[in-house]
Amino acid sequence: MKRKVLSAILIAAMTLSLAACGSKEAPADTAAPAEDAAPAAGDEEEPAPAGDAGSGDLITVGYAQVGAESDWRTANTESFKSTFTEENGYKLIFDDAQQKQENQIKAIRSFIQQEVDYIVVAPVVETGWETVLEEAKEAGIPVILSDRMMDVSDDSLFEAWVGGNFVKEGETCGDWLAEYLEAAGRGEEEINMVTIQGTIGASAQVGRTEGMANKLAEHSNWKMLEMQSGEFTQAKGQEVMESFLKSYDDIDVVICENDNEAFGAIDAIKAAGKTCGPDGDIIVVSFDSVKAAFESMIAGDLNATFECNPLHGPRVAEIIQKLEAGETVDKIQYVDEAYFDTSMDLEAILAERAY
Ligand code: GYE
Repeated sequence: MKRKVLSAILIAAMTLSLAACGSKEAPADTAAPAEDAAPAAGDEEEPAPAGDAGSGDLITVGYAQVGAESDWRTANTESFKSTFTEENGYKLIFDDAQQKQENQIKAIRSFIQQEVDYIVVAPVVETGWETVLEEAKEAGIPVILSDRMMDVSDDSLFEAWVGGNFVKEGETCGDWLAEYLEAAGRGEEEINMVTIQGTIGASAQVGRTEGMANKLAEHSNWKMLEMQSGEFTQAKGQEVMESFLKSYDDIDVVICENDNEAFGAIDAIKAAGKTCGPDGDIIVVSFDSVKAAFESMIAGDLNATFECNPLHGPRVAEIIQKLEAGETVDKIQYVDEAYFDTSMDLEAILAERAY
């Protein structure tokens, strides 16, 4: 691909389009609180056209996606597909790795072979990426990480990362639980917990488990009975909860590392003849805050959900536009996130949700 020539044309095109559009949106790390930021990032902001779609000079972006394991993931895929359109000046090559790192590595190699302009990766797990990123670097193709992080010794192997602060999400969950139990007069009670973890080794799992562990250390009356992976899916979440319920008859709290696992866990709790939610036997909390989680809270099944914003398409497009213009980009860009529980006006919030 004639990258140099293309870049020159694009810089010229972008200068014009940026001048016409005025200043761009704030970077992700300065975004407004999540309730406002989510629709603004995904729905209302029109990314400036990057390439000259009319003449066929599109920026080719290969996106190595994790899979289709959750509602969050579906929203994330949709965000990329609706952002990286020909109309906006891009050609998107989308690959679904079905939650397997080996498939993502194959996809990245195929993007290199196809001489794409940018490679975007939402890595399934954090480790094991050095070799393939070296290959991308040798081919001169910039790599942008989105959603989950990679653990690499040389951070020049990627240009930037944008995603949620998973440790903070876990800590927010622990703080919420402490306040909730206190308000229920259970602050000093022995509390038995189980965790349905995400895909082991994925940053969303690593961070949320770590954040919650930090809070466990602050409460000597909290006991983590067991942690097992539900692989971020509803089916596996249900299976893991069934086995927890067989092993322990005194579970007070279930922490699900995503909403879909919670939907499975709730089915398992009900099938075992127990109840959950604010008026039930077992407190259920989860992460992501997808629309179905609001429905579950409104139905009285789920207690709280800690937000993780999936609408990274426009954020990655902004990074690409800056790189095309020769500007520097912030290496690490956290998105602001909120939480939601049954004390809130959930119907009103749900009506405004973008995912
Ligand atoms: O929580 C989960 C998805 O990496 C933040 O991946 C993402 C997680 C999200 O499968 O639903």
